Amino acid sequence: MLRHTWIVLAAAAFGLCLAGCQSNESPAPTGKSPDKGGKKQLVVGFAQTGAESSWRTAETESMKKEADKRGAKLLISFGQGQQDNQIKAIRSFISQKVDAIVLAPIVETGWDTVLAEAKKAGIPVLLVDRGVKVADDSLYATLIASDFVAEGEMAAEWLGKKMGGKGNVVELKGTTGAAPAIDREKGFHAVLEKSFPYMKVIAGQTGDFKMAEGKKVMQAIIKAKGKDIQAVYAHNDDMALGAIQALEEANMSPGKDVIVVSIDGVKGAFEAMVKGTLSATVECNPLFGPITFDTLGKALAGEKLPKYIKNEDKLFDQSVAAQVIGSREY
Ligand code: GYE
Repeated sequence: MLRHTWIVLAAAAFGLCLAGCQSNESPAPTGKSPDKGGKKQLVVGFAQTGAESSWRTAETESMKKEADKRGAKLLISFGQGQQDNQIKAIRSFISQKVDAIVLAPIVETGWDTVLAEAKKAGIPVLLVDRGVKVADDSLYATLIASDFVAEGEMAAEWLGKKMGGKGNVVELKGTTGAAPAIDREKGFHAVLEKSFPYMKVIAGQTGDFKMAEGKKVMQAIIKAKGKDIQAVYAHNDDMALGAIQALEEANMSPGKDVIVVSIDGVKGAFEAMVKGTLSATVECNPLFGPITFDTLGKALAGEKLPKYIKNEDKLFDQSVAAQVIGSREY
């Protein structure tokens, strides 16, 4: 029987566990005594951004699976896109005296105070997936993440070549203030300026990494720009898939007349590339579970960690989608 060693805390009902409340004192959900065999059960607090995209869900599942595999207790709090909820969750983890905290920060700034509280409590904080801007980088043990600037550069280089260096691009941006949104925009525009001066971003707006939002924003831009659109660059696959729906409903042919490139590499993106509606995606692997728990072990053993552990990325386009889709892990 699968041991449920994770407890889901919904930010809206913060402090109430959805899957049966447990505190450190009572037996772990697995019924296993935390100190069975003298080895204390690892208790990790995970402040997740929310469940805004299929990529995010894959990340959460990876963390749960790894916690279960290692018999660790994972307290998950979903921030529902609000930094305040994540800050509250971190404070709750501190008061519960967890062994370590994992944070996927919704936005880059505003973390100094609460991370200082965790440091004062002697609880290491690991950043996964997104970085933060803090005055003192000793406030976190390390950051495990992709290089979002490089992802934006890869997308731009591929798109520039595909379009012969000219054409109008619509940009669907991620969550305002989030590291991936800031850096994917930076990388993409840097390559256009340097290598493809005849390509122009004629409209750019946030779709908050959400499919429905991506569709809504694309519908509005189609109304305003219509046939002037030759390409779409979406900061994640879910917004690209929403934009593809909007383009099809406007009788425009995504993946053919309108080239669509995005980032994440989720299953839906590969299905769309096989269908021919998505042109390319840059993989940004969300399966952080194994490396996060390995790194937590090192941090708790007092090992010196690099400040940044890079997640390697790779671009996939329609020419390879059919042959690799079967091996995709998320
Ligand atoms: O691209 C998106 C998710 O932080 C890299 O957040 C992550 C981004 C990812 O919602 O799908």
